[in-house]
Amino acid sequence: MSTSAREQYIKDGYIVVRNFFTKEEIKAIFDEARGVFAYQIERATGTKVDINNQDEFEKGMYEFFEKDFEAFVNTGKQVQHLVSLHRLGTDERITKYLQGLGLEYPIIAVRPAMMFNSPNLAKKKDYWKLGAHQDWRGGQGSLDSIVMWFPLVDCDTDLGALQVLPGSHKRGLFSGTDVDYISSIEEDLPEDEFVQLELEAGDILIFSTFTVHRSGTNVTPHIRWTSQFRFNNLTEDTFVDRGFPLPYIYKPTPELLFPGFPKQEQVEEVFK
Ligand SMILES: O=C(O)CCC(=O)C(=O)O
Repeated sequence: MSTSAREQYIKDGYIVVRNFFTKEEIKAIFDEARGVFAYQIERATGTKVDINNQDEFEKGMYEFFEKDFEAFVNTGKQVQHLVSLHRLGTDERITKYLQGLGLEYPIIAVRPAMMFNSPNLAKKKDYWKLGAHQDWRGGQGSLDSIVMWFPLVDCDTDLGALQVLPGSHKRGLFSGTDVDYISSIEEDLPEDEFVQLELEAGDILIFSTFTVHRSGTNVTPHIRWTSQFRFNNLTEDTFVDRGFPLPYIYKPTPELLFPGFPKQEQVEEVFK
């Protein structure tokens, strides 16, 4: 990493790295994620969709969302568990870059996320367009923790790429609402200082978890696909002193289980 990249990160609280990944690496994950949705679209709507036909696939996504919301949410969770996505998140290029930014001992803060933002796929606005917030409020990892945000498709202003407030990371925590899905900033922010970013598939945005950011507005009829990786630095003093807190809980949710499933014959069928 160049000294200027590090300096820019320190000054602005974010940096965009062009072509960090190859377009092919990103496309492979994007194809796989749509393929996973395509299975369930076919089951829920009865229509087999071609993932490479954008209109057909997106129509299938919107119908699936309407027809079987629970399965849609489950499928959204499954794509966050793609081995290929996790493999990318543990890539040495990432670890090295983070070390270059000063995270001496990078450690995964939370499992990778994948988002598919569209007003047609959201029951409330926050689920497709997040207001200004700081990720640190909900994560409370190391003080130098970072977010790596990257689109799976070319993401311009019209598709609602992220907007950041340069230098806001140095202000520490702004006052915000209690953490729910996120904690929204309650202070007035300088509207004209937000920077609208534009990234292509393969580019990444790295920002401090203190950097104020928000979603742009997706004014297209298309879905905005992105992923995020989050990292802490295990050697940051206050993280050590606070006993390595990890507030993300990961446990079975009884309401999401199928009571009485499976029957013994179904298990026997698997192991016959
Ligand atoms: O992608 C977005 O629009 C919001 C993402 C975000 O705010 C985050 O990852 O913290």
